[in-house]
Amino acid sequence: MGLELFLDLLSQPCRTVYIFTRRNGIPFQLRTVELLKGQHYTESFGQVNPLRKVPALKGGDFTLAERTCKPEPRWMSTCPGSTQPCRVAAAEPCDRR
Ligand SMILES: N[C@@H](CCC(=O)N[C@@H](CS)C(=O)NCC(=O)O)C(=O)O
Repeated sequence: MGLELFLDLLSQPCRTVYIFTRRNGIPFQLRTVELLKGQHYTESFGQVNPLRKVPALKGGDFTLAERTCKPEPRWMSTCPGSTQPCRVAAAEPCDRR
């Protein structure tokens, strides 16, 4: 079970994650999500990040993406298939959803 990174290297935040992982020798599978082709709206990517933003990562059943809710940027983890609002998703562990 390896780490999968969902990135579009046209995106600056994605390039930051890509450079960080490469620079630190963290092994990962690159899963390119082409925003210009609307690939972030696919059902399969929605399972990774219901907010349909990149960057996102997946390791087994665990997924992680940056939530975009106010007031401050924070990371959110989600369970596969979760459609909960990000505020709830960020506050509750997977087994409560
Ligand atoms: N909140 C993230 C960026 C997340 C984000 O907005 N990603 C953009 C690409 S840079 C995205 O996925 N956009 C697709 C969309 O909004 O439809 C950050 O600032 O690092």
